[in-house]
Amino acid sequence: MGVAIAKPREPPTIHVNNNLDKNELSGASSNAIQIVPSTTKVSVAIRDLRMQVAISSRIDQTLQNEKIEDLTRVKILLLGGADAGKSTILKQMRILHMNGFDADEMHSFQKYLRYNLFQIFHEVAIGVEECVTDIANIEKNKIYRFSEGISWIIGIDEEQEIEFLLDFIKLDCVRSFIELYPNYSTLPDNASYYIPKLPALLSANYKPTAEDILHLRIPTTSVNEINFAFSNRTIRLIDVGGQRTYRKKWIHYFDGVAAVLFVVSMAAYDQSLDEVDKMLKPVLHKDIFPVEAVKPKPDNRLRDSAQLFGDMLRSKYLATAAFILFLNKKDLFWKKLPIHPLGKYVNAYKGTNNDEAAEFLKEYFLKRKSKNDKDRPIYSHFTCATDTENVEFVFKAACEIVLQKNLNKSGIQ
Ligand SMILES: Nc1nc2c(ncn2[C@@H]2O[C@H](COP(=O)(O)OP(=O)(O)OP(=O)(O)O)[C@@H](O)[C@H]2O)c(=O)[nH]1
Ligand SMILES: [Mg+2]
Repeated sequence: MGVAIAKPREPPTIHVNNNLDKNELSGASSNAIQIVPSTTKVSVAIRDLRMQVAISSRIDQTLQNEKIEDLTRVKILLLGGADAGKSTILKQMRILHMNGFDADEMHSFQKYLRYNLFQIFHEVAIGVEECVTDIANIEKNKIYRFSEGISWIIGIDEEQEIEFLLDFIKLDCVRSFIELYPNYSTLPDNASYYIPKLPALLSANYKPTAEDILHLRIPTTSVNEINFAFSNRTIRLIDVGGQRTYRKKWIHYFDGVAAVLFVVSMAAYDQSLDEVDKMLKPVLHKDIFPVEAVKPKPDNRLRDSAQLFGDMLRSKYLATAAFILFLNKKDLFWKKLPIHPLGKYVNAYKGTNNDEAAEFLKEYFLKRKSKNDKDRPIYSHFTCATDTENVEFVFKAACEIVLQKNLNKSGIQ
């Protein structure tokens, strides 16, 4: 951990009279004085014992402060597969505890918003080609332009971007597709939020709301960390990238973890991993994943996530961490179930209603505990990460458990 040490002051520069005898100067008690012959300026490095003592005590104080801060700081890791909702929870903490986002961030969110819309329309265009049989000739080219990829948007200006987006949403085949297949499994999860708001989102001077920002999809490629005050403590919340390629970085954050918030997308039961993910070789870091986990990874997102959950539970580095399972995207899960029955994707499911389906998913994860771990408590919540009130409530409940566990560990009851 880096220690912030105040930079010692520059040694004072003094001017001496050129006529002074060199030996007179060198004898000057504890001050070492260098004479620069060609100038009248002499640089003096004072190796004052008092100064050394002051610096040393300042370092001690800094270390002491950090120690005290570490005792009150609680490290929480957000783990889980890609697209589960980890960064959305981090954003919620910024809204709830850190005054939200600054002007620069808001500006970049606007750009991401348009990019997200293009990503949604790319998937809509593919869906149209797969499902709509009678696309009018005049619309075919426009669909093809979006379905083949969206790299062509690089270099076009903002006005053109808006024009393309508004033009696309007016196509008859697009409108019928959205009406008939609002939950098409390859559509990004934020499609149902953004599509109905599209004209407003693209209008001049539109300022994204907190909710718009919470629905943005910006995959995490590095690590986000925030520190905020919570219940007389400082929470250090760390959010990592969930795609397979980024999981090998997780281990760097496993030291001293008080709790893992493992986030799962309940809506992922009918989704397969991204193409880009599928092409990557499974990450088989032996320190994170026990040797027996070296087996082909599943393509279904829910199965991948459950396997990952089991791997994390078995990680020796997280053996003392509290585990809290956030079964997230409950809103999308309820919407999807009637259209895509869970039993079609998970053979073992025989239930008949939403509650049974949710409980089944919870058990599906909890049974990943190994036999040695059977007494280890795992707390779970059904969550909707885009709902600020819901996150505030479950995060508080989760933290109460973690903080209590921490107090018990340190002997304070
Ligand atoms: N409707 C709905 N959307 C959600 C919910 N949670 C997250 N999302 C959306 O799901 C998408 C992915 O969320 P992220 O928070 O970026 O997911 P992540 O786990 O950080 O993903 P990686 O960074 O790739 O690991 C975003 O568009 C979010 O707005 C939820 O509970 N309900
Ligand atoms: Mg993320």
